[in-house]
Amino acid sequence: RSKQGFTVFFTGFSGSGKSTIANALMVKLMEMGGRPVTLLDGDIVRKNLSSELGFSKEHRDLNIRRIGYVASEITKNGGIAICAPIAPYATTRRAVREDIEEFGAFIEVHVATSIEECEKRDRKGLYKLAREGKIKEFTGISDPYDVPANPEIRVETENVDVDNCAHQVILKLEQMGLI
Ligand code: GGZ
Repeated sequence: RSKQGFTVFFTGFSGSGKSTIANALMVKLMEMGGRPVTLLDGDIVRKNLSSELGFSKEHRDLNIRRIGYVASEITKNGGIAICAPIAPYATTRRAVREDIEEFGAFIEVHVATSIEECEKRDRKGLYKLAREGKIKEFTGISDPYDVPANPEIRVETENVDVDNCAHQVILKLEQMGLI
């Protein structure tokens, strides 16, 4: 009998490394074969599923609930969903966890790269715009981020490279008997 489906849910600041780690994880899981792997990355979801939404609490929550719904369907059907939004609100992450745990495992990965480091990198120039007030409600600068209290894993990209972070997630999945 094939194993149950599961969702790996990354959360962290813009520029923390969520997408890069999620992509590396996807490649590793695909190489192992077996179950289909679906990546629901922040910007791709925003473009295709949530294009009308902004960044108010209501809109962020709607965005995360949509991601959670798609991930729960994938999990229900025995697949692997990898999600990588900021998901700043603990209550919303909790709600998504509860939806998904009806069908399979939920692995929350806190990408704990500090706001100072994300702002210093500023790969897309968004932190500068946020500081100038040209982007409002920017997570970590002018909008809240609830630090996950009990994530299944915590990784960071200040001292650890992306491949190592993805490997830590793989080890956790093995430990949990999911792969
Ligand atoms: C946070 C913002 C904002 C504001 C635009 N706050 O580095 P990015 O560019 O590609 O990742 C960020 C992305 C966040 O979208 P999510 O869907 O992941 O957010 S949430 O989970 O809260 O719904 C950033 C960009 O969109 N971006 N404005 N105000 N990030």
